Amino acid sequence: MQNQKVNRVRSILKALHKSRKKGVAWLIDPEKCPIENSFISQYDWVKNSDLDLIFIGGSQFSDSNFHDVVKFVKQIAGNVPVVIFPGSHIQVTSGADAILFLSLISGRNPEYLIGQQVAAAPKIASMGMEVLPTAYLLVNDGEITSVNSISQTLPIPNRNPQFVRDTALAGYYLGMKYVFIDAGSGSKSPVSKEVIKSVKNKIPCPLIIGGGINSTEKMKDAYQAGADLVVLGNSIEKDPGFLAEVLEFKATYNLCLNVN
Ligand code: 1GP
Repeated sequence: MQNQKVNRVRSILKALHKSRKKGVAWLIDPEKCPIENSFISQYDWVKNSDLDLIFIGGSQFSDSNFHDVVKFVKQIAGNVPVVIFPGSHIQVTSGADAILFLSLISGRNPEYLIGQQVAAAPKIASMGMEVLPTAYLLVNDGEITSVNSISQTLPIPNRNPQFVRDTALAGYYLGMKYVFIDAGSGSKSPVSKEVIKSVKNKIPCPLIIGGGINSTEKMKDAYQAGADLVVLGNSIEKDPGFLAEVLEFKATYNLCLNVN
């Protein structure tokens, strides 16, 4: 096994969690990114921005252009770490800085609890990238998003924050270092403030929230409830100028934290 790369992403998440400052991850879905004529090219300003992380992933099985997209994004990312957010073990590829090693603990499908992970582990070991052990939970108002269909699992309802909290706590006791609660790509019902609060109050590890966050108001809700990092994908695809707006909002929010 190669030595793991410096734990840069771990440090970023730890610093956000400790300082109570807020972060942003931009999620790029390679399925929607043909390299030639890619909309990503217009983002080479992110290398000089305070974007915290870039996630690359999708819930599709295909790896058709995954490696190329990772390579391409690395070129524009500068020092912003590029993290694989895998939809399947096929998306484990060299060139990224880190990988979210997810177990879908809100579901009961063994394939996504441990099966894909067993297939991914030897590939990751040979690549030596930073590994982020992450409890991954799908939570929304009952919508079926692509990740639900592919994983054949149902989301936990937002109306059941205690069950979300207990599930996340079980992940924490199993040794997972991060909790990622996702409403699913393009979800109309983001993870509720009650859910975020109940997990935040109980589990002492960085909390990542994503799915359906398409306005700075929704970002603010997630931040105020306790998210350390929010993940945005669709809203940036739809409006390329939104990423700059999001980063400006984050900077102002963090500045106000310092003042108060
Ligand atoms: C999906 O959390 C991510 O897994 C991001 O969701 O594309 O809705 O921002 P959106």
